[in-house]
Amino acid sequence: MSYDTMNVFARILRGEIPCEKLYEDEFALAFPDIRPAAPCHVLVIPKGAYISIADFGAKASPEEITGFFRAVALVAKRLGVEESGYRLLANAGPDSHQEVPHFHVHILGGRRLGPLLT
Ligand code: DGP
Repeated sequence: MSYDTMNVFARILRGEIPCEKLYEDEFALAFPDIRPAAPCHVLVIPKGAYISIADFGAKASPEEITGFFRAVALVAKRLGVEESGYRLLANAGPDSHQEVPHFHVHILGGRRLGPLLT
């Protein structure tokens, strides 16, 4: 499967679709999920074109990987959920219902979450 350059997050990165930028650096962009599943529901996406965590892990440079996950932790801290706690979620492939084929991490928090998402 090749990367679909017309996926919605690629279009957000190109500025073709608006988003509320909560954080941006050379490695990552963070914005609220359009369908929030928790009081705090933010997506963090890498700047590079990666379909999934497998693609990201296989193709991204160590600098990109480190920079991305540093950004995820920093965003969570800035959202104010570090103390109360939060969940990171990354869907990969059809069984997970990954909707957007650009690797992304959901930050979910702001309420007591259930033990597992189903
Ligand atoms: P996933 O199932 O992990 O691929 O989740 C994709 C998420 O992306 C889903 O929760 C809804 C969100 N989403 C889809 N389109 C847009 C959009 O145009 N803007 C924003 N902010 N979020 C979107």
